[in-house]
Amino acid sequence: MSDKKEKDRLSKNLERIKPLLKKEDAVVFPDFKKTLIATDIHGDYRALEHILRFAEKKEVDSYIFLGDYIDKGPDSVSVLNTLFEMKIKNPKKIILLRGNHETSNLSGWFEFAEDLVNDPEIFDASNAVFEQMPIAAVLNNKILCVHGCIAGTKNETLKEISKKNSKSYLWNDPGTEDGLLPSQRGSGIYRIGPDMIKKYLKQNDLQMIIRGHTSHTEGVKCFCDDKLISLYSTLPYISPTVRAAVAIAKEDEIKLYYYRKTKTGFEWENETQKLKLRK
Ligand SMILES: [Mn+2]
Repeated sequence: MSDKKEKDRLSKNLERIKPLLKKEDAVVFPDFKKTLIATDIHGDYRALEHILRFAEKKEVDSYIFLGDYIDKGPDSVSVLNTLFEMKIKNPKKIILLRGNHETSNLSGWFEFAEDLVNDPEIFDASNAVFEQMPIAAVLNNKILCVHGCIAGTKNETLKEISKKNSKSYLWNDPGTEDGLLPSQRGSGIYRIGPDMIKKYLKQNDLQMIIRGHTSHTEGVKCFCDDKLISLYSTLPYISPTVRAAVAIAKEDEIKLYYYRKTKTGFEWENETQKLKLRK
């Protein structure tokens, strides 16, 4: 739910952010020193605030969000406002990738559409902005960040990624069996096997893929000998065992941080996990 003030704020932010996103290609190539990577905020404004405070404490200088800002949680409009204002203030240091919820065929069905049911102009303007979001980011020429996965086409290269034809990158998942397998998510959506992911990384001179899109009880699931990291940064309910995760990338190291949702708020775990980039 969001009030009129938040919606007016969104309306203004949409106007200001559109030209910034339009200028960005489907694949952006940021060179960053210390980067927070988070994903699937899904309308959870409180979790976003918590993650941003954590990132500030860790002194990151840049942010990559892997899409799915809206739906599921109660505060899609406030989440968009916060992230859009960060981007407007510091466009080179904040990357907002597109997720499968930021598409007009999905965003019309869930909580975000419900929030804006009496504001069709703001809803349409949001979808027009979503269409301009980049699809992937190649961090420091090494890590491919994307919401879903690679497309799974033959001899696929980064150049194939376009804003107009992005469905595979927003919807696909990594798989544990080799090859291209159909997905329960729907027709034209695939699970990409470790053989294809390894080949893709080699062919495109990349070392790792970080993606979102799928929730895991552990917050993170590693595929393909730790060359593909599947992250999820929010939690649908309070649970002592389920956790969410964010990553901080610095030079050749990816550090994974986990938090749990408790009755009183959020708690970061002391345990972290380090992954090294390697060819
Ligand atoms: Mn998704």
